[in-house]
Amino acid sequence: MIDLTRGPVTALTGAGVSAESGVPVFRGEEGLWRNYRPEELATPDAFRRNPRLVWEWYEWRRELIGARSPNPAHETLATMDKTLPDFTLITQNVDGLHQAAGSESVLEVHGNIWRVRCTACPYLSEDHRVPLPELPPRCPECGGLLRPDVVWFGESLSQEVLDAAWAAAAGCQTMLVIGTSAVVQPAASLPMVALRNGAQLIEFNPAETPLSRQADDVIRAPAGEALPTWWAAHRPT
Ligand code: BJW
Ligand code: ZN
Repeated sequence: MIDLTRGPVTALTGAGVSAESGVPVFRGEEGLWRNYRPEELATPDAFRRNPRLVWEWYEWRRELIGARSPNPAHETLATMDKTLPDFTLITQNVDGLHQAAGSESVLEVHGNIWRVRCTACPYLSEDHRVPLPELPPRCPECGGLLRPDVVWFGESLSQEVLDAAWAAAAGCQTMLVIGTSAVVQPAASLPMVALRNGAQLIEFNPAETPLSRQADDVIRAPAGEALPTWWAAHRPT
């Protein structure tokens, strides 16, 4: 029996949580971002080879995401954040839709598409402009090339954010894993860390993932439908 007041609750989300907002996922049949796979464009090599192409991809995504709103799954997670005494939200998403729904202190392990940073100096800034005035954009401080403040393949995640995510996974009693294919490391290890430390794992995903067999419960339905229903049945009264 799940009692969400008995101990810390941690949620890990992936692209599937934003799918019902109209943001495409990365992998699978529906998972092509304008005919590119993340492995082709979300890499430092791709950016070195052709920064303009990579920026065009991000510009296209920024435009798409900027026109989208949070769905009931984001809203339910924001309610959990406000209701549960010890709740941590970890997301692999860069779209900012959890914050738009009202979640505070989200651990964004892969960064945020609405921030840019300089490849030549410490400049880091929020930038919500769509379209950007020039592609690729240039640093206002030093004229260097700006890049999206996201984590590409082969790059390290922020140690501070990863440490906080690891601690939330290791210390939780219940972990909800929502809308991730659970194949990209090190984020995909977080549910295993939770399991090893005795947490119960609940997966929300219409498709099977490498985690499914180890989950205590698997809810095979779109998160925007399944999560509000699940929360209505389990929220503290
Ligand atoms: C729904 C739904 C609905 C649909 N409701 N659900 C070999 C073995 C092991 C590891 C490696 C290896 N070779 C290289 C690595 C390391 C690599 C890695 O893990 N690669 C694997 C792919 C093999 N990882 C890294 O490089 C990471 N860094 C690192 O490890 O540093 C140390 C190191 C350095 C040097 C060398 C080696 C190690 C960095 C990873 C960065 C990932 N970045 C991206 C792009 C971010 C920026 C951007 O968005 O542009 O992050 S890639 C992309 O994948 C993005 C996502 O956050 C991430 C995860 O994807 P996610 O969220 O799971 O989405 P999908 O599409 O995969 O799944 C969606 C799911 O939703 C599906 O299951 C659907 O069924 C479901 N769904 N509708 C609920 N309505
Ligand atoms: Zn600069």
